[in-house]
Amino acid sequence: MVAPNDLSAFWMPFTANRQFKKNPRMFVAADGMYYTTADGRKVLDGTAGLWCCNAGHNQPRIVEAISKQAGELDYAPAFQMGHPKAFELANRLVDMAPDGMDHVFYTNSGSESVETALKIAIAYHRARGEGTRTRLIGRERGYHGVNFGGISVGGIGPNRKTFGNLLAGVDHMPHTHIPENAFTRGQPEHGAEIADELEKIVALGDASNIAAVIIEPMAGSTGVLLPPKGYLERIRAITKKHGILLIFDEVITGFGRLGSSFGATHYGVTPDMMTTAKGLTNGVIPMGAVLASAEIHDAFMQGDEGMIELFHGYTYSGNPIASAAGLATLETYKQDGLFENARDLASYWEDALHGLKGLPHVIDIRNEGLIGAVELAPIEGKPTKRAFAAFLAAYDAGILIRTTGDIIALSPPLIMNKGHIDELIGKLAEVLKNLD
Ligand code: PXG
Repeated sequence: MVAPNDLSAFWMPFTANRQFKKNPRMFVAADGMYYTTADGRKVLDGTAGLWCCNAGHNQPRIVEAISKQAGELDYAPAFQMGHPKAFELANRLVDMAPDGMDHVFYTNSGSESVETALKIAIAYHRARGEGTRTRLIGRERGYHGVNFGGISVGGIGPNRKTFGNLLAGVDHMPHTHIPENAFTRGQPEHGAEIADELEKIVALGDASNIAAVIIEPMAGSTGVLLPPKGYLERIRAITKKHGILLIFDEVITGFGRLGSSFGATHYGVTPDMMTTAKGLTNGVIPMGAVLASAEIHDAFMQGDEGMIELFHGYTYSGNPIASAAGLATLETYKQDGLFENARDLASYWEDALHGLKGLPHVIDIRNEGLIGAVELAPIEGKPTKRAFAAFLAAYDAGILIRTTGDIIALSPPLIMNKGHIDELIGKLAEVLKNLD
């Protein structure tokens, strides 16, 4: 019999399990901008959980909506049956998405949204009689979740080191993170021409073989890598010219993170599909969604009306409690003006972050909307160790930050105010001053 408080059974995701279990960090409650630890300390949430709790914690509208829904309709079959809230949420999503994003396919996570979008892209070309278009193009340092399609189009070395060759028929564009742009405030000036590498990939692989390009409008997970000015526009023009679908992975950039509904609306570039999750339900209940253009959707709506048009779906696609959480979350964003708050705070946030310039080991600072990154010089021969030490010291100091490689990433809830920014950045400055 394992004791209930034994930590060994739970194999934790993306965690140094042995290290954690020797010295666990446990949250037991959360409200607004703060977590409470098992030893009763308050920790300011500098990361909105994992980039998902955009409306802060314990949001009353969301709490009420999911409690009510659980007692009313807990589950409804997702295939060949419906329930009203899934339709209502799809309509709300289409309303807030850029023009042209007209249909919604539900998933349970960002990873599933990515697999879904890649499958739709391939099936779309087949439905139109262009079945040779099967190749997928991603980007170095892209993160598209952890399933096989996503790690194949993603550009993260350890996935290949750990899992081997992955999907065949995938190419990668270069990332956009170049030294000339260090310490840029907001969108960098240099690097739009990196998009032209896509032309080279198309020239070699031939457009008739290529289904889709997938990129994050702003790459979050691998360290906040911003699109240079003009880059996304060029990628859009090249994909359009060659009949290649463009998928924006908006799992992080969706739902106000950049001060606008989506990265697409923030940057003014509309893709053919968008993958979302995280902020869709404020992270409270797992849910993801793929938004697709009418052109894509309509290509499937042909032939015998009694036939299933897309051979894809999940047991929990459009789950009632997740749908209720999504509706309450979108209502909260709107009623409480949270995207506007993110936009209004962005310049104060930028100034506070860039105030860290000159502190020990800081080699770059980047920001956009309510996202920030502070890149540290690695300890020689021990990459990731310095940033992880900062993470531990920050937790002790009462702030939650994220680290990826030697980059500190910040993405606080959009309910934050200037006082929270001062607390977060002030404490982070102290941590950095005392870092080896
Ligand atoms: N696409 C993007 C762009 C993401 O950022 C996923 C897909 C996968 O989502 P799921 O829901 O399957 O995890 C993500 C997830 C971090 C961090 O600290 C980032 C993510 C997840 C966990 C931690 O950077 N991004």
